[in-house]
Amino acid sequence: MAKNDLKLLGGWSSPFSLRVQIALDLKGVDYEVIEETFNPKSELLLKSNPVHKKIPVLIHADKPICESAIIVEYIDEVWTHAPSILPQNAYDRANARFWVAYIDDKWLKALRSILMAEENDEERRQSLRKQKKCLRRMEEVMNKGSEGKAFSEETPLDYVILVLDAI
Ligand SMILES: N[C@@H](CCC(=O)N[C@@H](CS)C(=O)NCC(=O)O)C(=O)O
Repeated sequence: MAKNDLKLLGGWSSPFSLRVQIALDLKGVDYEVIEETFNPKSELLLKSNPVHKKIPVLIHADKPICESAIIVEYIDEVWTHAPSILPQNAYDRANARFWVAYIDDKWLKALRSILMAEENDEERRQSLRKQKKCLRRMEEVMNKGSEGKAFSEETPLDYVILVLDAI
């Protein structure tokens, strides 16, 4: 059993699970990953997230917490020994939540339609354009908010755009 009695019911290909894993890793917290196979959905998943039946679910001392953005906030509140993930200032925190919602609502939806569409399909091209627009908009905001720190150099977003161009 992992220290902290902490299990992440997740999946390697799930961006939502990765969001939680990144938060746990940033905090340096020890946890065990249980890969959900989906076909059929495991008893543990159905029991832990009976409303949405989706991963990720963080199970802390036998208590399940669902929804990746909520899980990240939970992690931030429980493991306070490491630097905070969300900004301390209420206004900045509200902005961070806004961008999380933006990523979930716009970016991930556009990514999903790229992956689902046929190659050379007009819909796919449109989704790619949307996807890049979303990333550029986010990049602009991050650049402004980084107060001169190294966000303006070659950023992870540039790599994502390169990957998108290649698919
Ligand atoms: N809003 C949820 C989305 C989670 C989600 O869509 N998980 C997908 C995997 S990436 C899932 O479990 N899908 C299974 C299903 O839809 O039945 C979150 O942020 O945790």
